[in-house]
Amino acid sequence: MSPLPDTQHWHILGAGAIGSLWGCYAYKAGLPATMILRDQATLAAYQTAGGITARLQSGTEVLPLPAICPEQQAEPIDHLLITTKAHQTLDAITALSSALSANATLVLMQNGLGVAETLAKHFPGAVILQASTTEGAYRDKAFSLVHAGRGQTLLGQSRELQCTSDVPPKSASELARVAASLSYSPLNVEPGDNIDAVLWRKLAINCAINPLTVKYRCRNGELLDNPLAASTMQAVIDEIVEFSEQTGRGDWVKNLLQQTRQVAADTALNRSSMLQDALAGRSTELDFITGELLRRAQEVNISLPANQKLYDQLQASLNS
Ligand code: KPL
Repeated sequence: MSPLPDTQHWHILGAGAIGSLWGCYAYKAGLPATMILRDQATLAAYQTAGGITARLQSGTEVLPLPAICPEQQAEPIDHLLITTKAHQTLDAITALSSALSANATLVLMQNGLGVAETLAKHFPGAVILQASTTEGAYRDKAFSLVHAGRGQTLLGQSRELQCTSDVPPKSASELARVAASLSYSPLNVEPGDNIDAVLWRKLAINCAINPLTVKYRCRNGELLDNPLAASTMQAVIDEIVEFSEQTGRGDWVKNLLQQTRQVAADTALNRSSMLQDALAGRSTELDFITGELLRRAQEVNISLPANQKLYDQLQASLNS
């Protein structure tokens, strides 16, 4: 039997596509959710726009979701959905830290790995959960969202992180309640029993697509038609599979090459999030994708030369 959804007031940190998507459907469902915008100037621009213009499956409408900026937060935040880019998370959440309850529930829904461990150190009483979504959404301009395709969203508590934490783990029914409280129709968040596997696989796919799209300045699907890109993709994946097998994660990366190629084909016309950041001159998630993979391999004395080379090439080109 699925649990009765508890109504929780979620604050959403990160008004990019995914944060806006969750905010818009919460608003449409009449459920309490508040967007946290970067600063007063962003909030003023948002108020001038009248809210988020949302192209949803039901049509286009302007949705005036409640929004604040960190300086305005008076009430304690008990439930925070974090959809910022990985490399922006610590600064964004630090700006809020005086408003965060000591035992707040934090749900990270973003690309990359490594942020959960950092948050666990900075907020030792917080319950840290992680989610992975394949909902297709993008922003076509500021405060304007397109929900482009339906996907699946899984939420869970990392066992790897739990081993180093003093916070008692959530029971399966508590996790199901959190998932239900974030399931704003038609978004459906399911509790996943092995979120580490889901996030690892997602990291592997991002390692094999995102940096290559920056190297070749191409859309995801073009990687499949470029023999040099395709052979680097294969080398990157072979190393990740071997590393995974050597560290007990072999089952998490079954058919990884095939699945990566499928993701590149399914998102053929997309510019990866890393390419979009690189083209716009913004900092990228490289350190939380390939960088985090390399860090984890280094901890157990495994070298990943193809991933290292790609990382070094990108570091050099992004910083030049
Ligand atoms: O997650 C993605 C991203 O761009 O970050 C992929 C799966 C590569 C889709 O573009």
